[in-house]
Amino acid sequence: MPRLAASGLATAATLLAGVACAQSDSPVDQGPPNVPAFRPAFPEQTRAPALDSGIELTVETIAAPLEHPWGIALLPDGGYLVTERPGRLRVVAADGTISAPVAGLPEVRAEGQGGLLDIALSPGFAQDRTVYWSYAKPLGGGASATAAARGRLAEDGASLTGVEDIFVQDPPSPTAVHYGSRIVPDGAGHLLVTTGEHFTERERRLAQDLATTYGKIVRIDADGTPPDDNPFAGLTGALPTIWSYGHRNVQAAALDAAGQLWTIEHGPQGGDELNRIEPGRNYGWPIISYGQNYDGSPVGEGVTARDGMEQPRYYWDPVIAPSGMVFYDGAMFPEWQGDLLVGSLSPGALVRLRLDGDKVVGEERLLTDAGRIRDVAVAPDGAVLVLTDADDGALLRLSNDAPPE
Ligand SMILES: [Ca+2]
Repeated sequence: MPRLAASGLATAATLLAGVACAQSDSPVDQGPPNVPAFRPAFPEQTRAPALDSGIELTVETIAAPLEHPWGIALLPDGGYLVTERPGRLRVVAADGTISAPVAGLPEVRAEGQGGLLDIALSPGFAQDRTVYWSYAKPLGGGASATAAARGRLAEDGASLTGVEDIFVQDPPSPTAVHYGSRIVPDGAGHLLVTTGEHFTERERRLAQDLATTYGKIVRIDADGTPPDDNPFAGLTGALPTIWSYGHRNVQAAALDAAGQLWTIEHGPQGGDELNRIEPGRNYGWPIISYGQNYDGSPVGEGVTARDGMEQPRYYWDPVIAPSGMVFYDGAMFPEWQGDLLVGSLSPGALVRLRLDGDKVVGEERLLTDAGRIRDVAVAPDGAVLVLTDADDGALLRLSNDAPPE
């Protein structure tokens, strides 16, 4: 894509391309970084040039109110499964009708950032009616941990049966924050589950400990069994479910068109990260970070890079508080093909990242007036679906339809 300021020729090309592809060399207006001393490891690792689709999105409410909706899955009949963090799963019909809570869910710890979190359909859902979800599992004495479970959704959508846990993070945590968690079927029979490290100085260190699933991405079979080809399978002192480690609080995960897993994790004050996940790799938390602690003190030794630790493909400072993402593959917005759409809780937006291979080459902030965006999906017609995180949250549809009269 041409740059406005690159040369006279590029300027002419940009004019020919029209406003739909406008781009400048300046990043999105986002205020100063919290840690101005940090420098990106490579160009455009942060503050990529701002993009402007020139699209006036039409925003319609499909369903509301939903109490702190967290995860969405699209049903084959045109409806949706939506989790509400306090512990309810709803079936939203194609016409927006919200069901009574689906019966049969396990108890959740709905406190802090905990509760019922993500939801995903089995790739064979049309036949097996199996759904997977992640949640904060109460484990006694006020402790809890990130868990993933599965069950069969009744044909009428009213209940789940055969409910069983397939993953429970260990050890139980007294700290009801930083659970992650997204759950992504990889299309090859496995599930990828993202977690968090429960925030405290004591617990965050466990992100580097291969004997726990704090601050990890785990990969399991549909029944919870660790696959034999996981990177630490058979290694003494390491858990065989671990796929990658050194993560903080991963609340966004998606596969690209090639089936490659990408995740986004919350940084501290500065340092939200987009990572391309390779098995067995160390993503650095809390040893390296592009952010600082909330009190302004450095994270660890205050360094952004170390040998043997992966660099984020992109980072934000100040943060966007990322939750939920999808690679756009719909027909409605052809110019967004392959772009990453990310929910921002704060300042609140739908963030579009243009990628070129494994590099981010542009960023746009859309839907900046709808509050906290918790999850993102693409509808069969190419419209974008988002969940807004509020006491009276909603499922919204973003389209290029003519606005309703
Ligand atoms: Ca990292």
